[in-house]
Amino acid sequence: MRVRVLILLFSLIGLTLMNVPFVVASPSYEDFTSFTEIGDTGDMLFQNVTHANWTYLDRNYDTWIYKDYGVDYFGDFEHLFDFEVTELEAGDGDARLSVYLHILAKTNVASNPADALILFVAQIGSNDVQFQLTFFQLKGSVSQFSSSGFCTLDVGTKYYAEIFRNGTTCRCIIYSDAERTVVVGDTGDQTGVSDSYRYLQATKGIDSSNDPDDWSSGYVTNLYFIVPYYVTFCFNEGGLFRVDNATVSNGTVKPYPNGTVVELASLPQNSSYIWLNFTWDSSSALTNPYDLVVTSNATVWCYFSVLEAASALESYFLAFGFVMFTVAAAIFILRRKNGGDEINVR
Ligand SMILES: [Ca+2]
Ligand SMILES: [Ca+2]
Repeated sequence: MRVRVLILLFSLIGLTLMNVPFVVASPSYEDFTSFTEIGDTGDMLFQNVTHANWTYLDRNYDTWIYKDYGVDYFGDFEHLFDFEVTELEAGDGDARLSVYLHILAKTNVASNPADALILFVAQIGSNDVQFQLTFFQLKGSVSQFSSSGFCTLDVGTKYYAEIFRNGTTCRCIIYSDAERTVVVGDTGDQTGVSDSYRYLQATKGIDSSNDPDDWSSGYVTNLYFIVPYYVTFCFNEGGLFRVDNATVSNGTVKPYPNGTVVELASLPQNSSYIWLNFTWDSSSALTNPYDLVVTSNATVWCYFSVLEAASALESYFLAFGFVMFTVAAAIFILRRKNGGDEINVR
């Protein structure tokens, strides 16, 4: 028994020293084994829970993985994922699309699907050690925007991507660090997006007969959806308030990623109000501005109250009365004291 315990103990110490993780994958990442492969007769694509790999993927090879999330699943969204192009053979001097990294689409088809938001790796001439990224959106088959070659990156280096959409605005940012603080590529805000998407395609071949000998290898990993929560902003008659420094109309609904801090502030002329935040429970605050941390769908009411104004007025009169009482008492005491002296003088 003691021997078994010792073996177990030494095994655990050994695994710890070898830095072997006991938890293999975070359940919050999208599971690439739940994606479906299309047309991978050359076995150039393979996945595990967190990684979608492509290896020696010829650029004319018509294969990809996809997942059907349901009609209009991707409206406003924020996606994080890491990726690396581990090897690249660009061949001749022309600059061609090499591999798709991330596609949101209404239809699950090869090449560029109509109605899609697309991020792809592009060759830079015959350069085999660097590549570029292009981010573009198709409405039907017409490009609404295209950030062609918005950044130049290195083969053999891991990068950290963020893609998000808010209303008609879309943006892709590439970072060089896992904390996503050092920006190495940024499309800036791109506008004109109006579709919601159903399919997510990743690690996808190009379906083109040009340069069939050009190939690449790499992976996409740690795909993470930041789920937006929807906050409804309401107020009663008699006042207006601001959300993140912009005046909102009654009933405004806005999506926010989990943990977003929203600043609520009453307009200066409406100083008597109360915030009520209805989720599963309720809370209120009277501070201005009021920071709301979004952690679920919520309705925030700003009540402008006549009673609140009366209470403020009552407080004022109470304070004024207290001061007057104190002054009167001080005068009375002084007069009593001075009065005694006066009597002695007389
Ligand atoms: Ca495969
Ligand atoms: Ca080429």
